[in-house]
Amino acid sequence: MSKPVRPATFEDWAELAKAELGTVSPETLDRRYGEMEVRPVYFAGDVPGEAADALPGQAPFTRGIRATMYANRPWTIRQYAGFSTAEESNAFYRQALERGQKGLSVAFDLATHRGYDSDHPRVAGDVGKAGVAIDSVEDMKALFDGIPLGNVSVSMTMNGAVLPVLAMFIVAAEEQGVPQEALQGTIQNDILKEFMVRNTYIYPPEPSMRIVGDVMVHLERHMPRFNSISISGYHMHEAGATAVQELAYTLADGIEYVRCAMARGLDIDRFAPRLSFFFGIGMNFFLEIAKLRAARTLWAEIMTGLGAKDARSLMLRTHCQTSGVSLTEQDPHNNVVRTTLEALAAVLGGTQSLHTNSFDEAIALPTEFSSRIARNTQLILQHESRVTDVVDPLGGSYYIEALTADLVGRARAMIEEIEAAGGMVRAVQAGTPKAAIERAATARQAGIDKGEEVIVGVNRYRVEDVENVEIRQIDNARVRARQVGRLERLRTARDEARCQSMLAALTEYAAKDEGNLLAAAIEAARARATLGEISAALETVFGRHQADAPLVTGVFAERFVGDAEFDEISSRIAQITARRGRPPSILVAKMGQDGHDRGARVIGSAFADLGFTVHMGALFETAPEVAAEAGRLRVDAIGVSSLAAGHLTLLPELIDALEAMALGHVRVFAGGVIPAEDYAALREAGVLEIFGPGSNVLESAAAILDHFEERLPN
Ligand code: 2CP
Repeated sequence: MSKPVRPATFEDWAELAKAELGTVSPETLDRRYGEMEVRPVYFAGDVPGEAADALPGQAPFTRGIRATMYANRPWTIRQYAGFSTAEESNAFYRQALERGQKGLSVAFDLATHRGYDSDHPRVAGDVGKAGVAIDSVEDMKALFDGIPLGNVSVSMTMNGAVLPVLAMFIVAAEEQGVPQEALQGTIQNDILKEFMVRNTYIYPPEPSMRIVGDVMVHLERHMPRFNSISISGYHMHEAGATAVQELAYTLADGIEYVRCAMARGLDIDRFAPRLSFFFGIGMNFFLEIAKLRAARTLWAEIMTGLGAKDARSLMLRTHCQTSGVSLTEQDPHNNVVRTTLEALAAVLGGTQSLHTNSFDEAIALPTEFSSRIARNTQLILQHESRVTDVVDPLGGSYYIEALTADLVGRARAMIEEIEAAGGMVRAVQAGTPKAAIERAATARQAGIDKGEEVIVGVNRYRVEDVENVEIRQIDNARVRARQVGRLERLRTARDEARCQSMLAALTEYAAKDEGNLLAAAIEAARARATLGEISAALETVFGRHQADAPLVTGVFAERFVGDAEFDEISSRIAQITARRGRPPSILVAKMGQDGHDRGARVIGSAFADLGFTVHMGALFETAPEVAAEAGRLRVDAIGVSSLAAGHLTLLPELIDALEAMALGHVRVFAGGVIPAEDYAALREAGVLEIFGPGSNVLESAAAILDHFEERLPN
């Protein structure tokens, strides 16, 4: 066949494809990505007209926010890190900066996130574990000791406890001789997604939005080089959102923050250039590249609609992080490859700043070695791969342009729907985005369990006896003891009357809805009020938020209709039910301040579909509270999900509490990020089965049922 003189079309291709495929139709090669369908090939006709004249550095910035992009300055290598004490994290940061990292990004421990000092009884298992423990200005000073805060930009992932953390950072810098005007960096300050997926909120949505607004106002007035918010899709991505959902919910959150700042009387073109974004980058290579291009395109459109005039207000500047969920516990060195591909997608998508995960993160906290490889992944991309030489090198690719346009269209429609229903604050309160993300996550898990989505080393090409990798262990009791001692010294040394009067002022501002809460928190931090005290001064007025979201049901079962393994487990459950007169029941519990509940909720949903009676425990409970709940609900078993390294403290505590309450018959299972070397200790404590990341839901259910059947009367 001679080459057609007109541009090739899909129909031309379909003819050739049919000849290759024989009786199989070319449509069988179509693929579904969430709401989207992609074909196996794209043509010039699929590229929207506007792509031809798009310029990088010009609105709507589809091709990148700068004309020169990485050809002039590469993205910022900004690795998120923090663990144990401020001193240990400080040493880690200094070494990272010496070895090529460009900006800092602080991970706080969960106690800090939730507004508790390290000596609070609710946080015994959390101090210093998934981040650094910060209780006071003294800790913050130690964290940045020897790091010039006027030159190094610092990102702080903080939302619930944003007021005390930002206040302490400002005071620590001030005492280092750096005025707040000179500080550069980013505060996450994105509370809406906390209610949807991340769960490190403290107060209910309304006062939380007031805090977001106060931070934006203070930063606009006093910290012109600081990004006042990092509007985050990352956690939605990690919770299982589709690309369209991640885009739509994140940008719709952005609209709310813009409205919130405008309602405070801020001029859009003064604060908008300091809004920033944060996206997750997973393994669907081209989709992730297109997602960043689509995000920029849509944001420029949205901001124009909201009245922005300055081109800088229309620019979506973003940080990206490779996907933690895509990492596997099995055969963990494969994760280096995954992270490299994801990092490349973020770069080809035009990110401003990037975190690459360490290969051991599905197992434990990164070690020095794994952190070095993660950082070097970016250094190799910047210095060896030549991907920085050309701006938007995939611009004009038929597929990338078509995918970008498709994402723009779908996310725009979803945003319009949210806006028509009253905006994102209302949607979050109604729980609709959370439920939609959970449906997507559960469907994806079903696809993995069925083997439709292949994960190398997990559901295909498994290798047994891979040698264990070295892991970082935190001596949590030692960190806590140290923090408790420091808190005692701080409280003895400070001017108590001054401190208490600053805390009282904070409570009054909160109650009367006046003043700026960040300004008041800075005064309290100067007077050496602790993070827990500042948070409590506000909690007195605002209260603490308790989430209560129903589980999605039916999604898992729908994907397994006619599946023999699913049916066999369902029938085993039916038999147990018939013999005992009630179904096996399980309380799915999270303990401590670990709010990562995606896995727990997917398991809960799937187990309910299989026929278990499932109770989802409240988040943030102590071990005795979980035991008491198990007693009240009269469950047969507790499934504990642990993702924040508190398992060695909290699981034995739970089993002791059950014994003490005469509930020793309740079986305890565990799942989540638990290093294999901790399995023996947990088994010894009485945990019957441990399910690591990547566990197959049906296999896990079967293993749990074995334990039920063992104890059934004949
Ligand atoms: C950049 N610049 C340039 C060019 N590129 N100048 C000339 N030519 C270029 N090609 C300038 C910029 O204008 C800016 O100066 C400076 O260089 C720094 O560049 P940037 O692009 O603003 O990069 P950045 O300082 O690294 O800021 C990136 C972001 C920021 C995205 C805007 O918000 C950020 O760093 N975010 C990080 C968020 C983060 O780390 N989050 C951690 C999440 P000016 O500033 O003077 O304009 S932790 C996640 C975990 C999972 C969690 O949340 O739980």
